[in-house]
Amino acid sequence: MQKISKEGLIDFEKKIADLFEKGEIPYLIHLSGGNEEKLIDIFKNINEDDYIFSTHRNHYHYLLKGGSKEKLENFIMNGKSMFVFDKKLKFYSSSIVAATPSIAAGVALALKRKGSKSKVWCFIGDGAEDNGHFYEAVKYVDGWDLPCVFIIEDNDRSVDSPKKERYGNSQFTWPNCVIRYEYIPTYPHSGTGKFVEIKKQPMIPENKYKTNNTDFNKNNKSKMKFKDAVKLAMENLAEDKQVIFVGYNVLHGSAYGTLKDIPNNQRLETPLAENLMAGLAMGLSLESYKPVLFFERHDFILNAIDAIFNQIDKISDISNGEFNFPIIIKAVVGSKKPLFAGITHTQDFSELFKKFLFLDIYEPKSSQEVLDSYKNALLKGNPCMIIEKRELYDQEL
Ligand SMILES: Cc1ncc(C[n+]2csc(CCOP(=O)(O)OP(=O)(O)O)c2C)c(N)n1
Repeated sequence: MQKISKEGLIDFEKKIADLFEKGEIPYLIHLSGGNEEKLIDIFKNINEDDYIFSTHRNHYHYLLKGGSKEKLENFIMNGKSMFVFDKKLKFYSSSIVAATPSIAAGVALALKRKGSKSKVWCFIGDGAEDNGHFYEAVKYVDGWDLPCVFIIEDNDRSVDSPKKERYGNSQFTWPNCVIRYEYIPTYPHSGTGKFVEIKKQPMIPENKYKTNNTDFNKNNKSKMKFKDAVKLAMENLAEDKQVIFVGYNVLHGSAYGTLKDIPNNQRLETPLAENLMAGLAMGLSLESYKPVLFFERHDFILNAIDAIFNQIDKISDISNGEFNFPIIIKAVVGSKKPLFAGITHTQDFSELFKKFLFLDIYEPKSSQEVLDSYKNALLKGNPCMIIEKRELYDQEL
């Protein structure tokens, strides 16, 4: 791995700070500074083959992983300071606070299953430590002894607020997979704001929202119970041994019985933590698994909305195609009969998803469409969502 010194790191950030203050960078940027020595020490333990998950403040991590200054500067000048991705260097970042720990856990799970020697290093700030999504991932990594280390870069600030003003006197402690170092930042959160005018116009990408409701027709060859078609579609998928069903109730409840004949090693029963589930699926997919992420009711997807909207759906665009999560999201809309489980167990968010997601959305209405949807989804190998209506399950269609 290319080595960069403390001075090299500081000089790089100084150059960017100067350009920013002169109004040459019309984008939000976050500069590091103050944490060079601790980071250099940590990176002595990091190997080329290891993954790095970084944050909005990723410049130092990227340079220390061996990323080139020119490439990084190019990212920054083009509005990607917070969005540095490099597949070759196994480098992933996120501008969404606490979005990466669950993905890191997923990659670590894949590495362990494969018997790989590589490790995952996931950097977060003390602000992200406040977030429940971090807890889910830490508990999982700790419980399954996964090759993943979380590093809290504690500058006692979330934007401008210190820990005490956020969580009082909490002395909460983490297990051994979490390490922490403290540093005093040398730059304010988003620069000094001293610049007089912005000299360049930012490039704002076009909003690419599209309606992508794939409609299969009409040659409804195989009439059978909708539920039997779903079960058959799952078995067809599982013939591909890279396919893995991820979620809770995939093993015991077997997704309303539709997975009951799938081998256990292709069913990953997860904690009851939807964002973590989605992160695990993302991480697994980065290591060539083909996850089917199961949500037994639409209502519960809301707990994973960050993972789906900001990561699975957008990351291919944000990372210029460096990363893609070819995940099939299997999402069931709860039925109101014969038992009504209440409003928060029977909501149908299909229209919302169609409006805001880029990924393909399938809404099969017959058995044939179920079979076609899943077959097509696996062949295409892109992220997609297949919405099953539970009220159709017992109908012959
Ligand atoms: C989910 C989410 N909420 C809020 C923000 C806005 N935001 C960006 S950085 C930041 C502070 C994060 O603090 P910390 O994790 O300690 O990182 P630091 O900037 O101190 O390195 C906030 C609130 C965000 N990007 N994502």
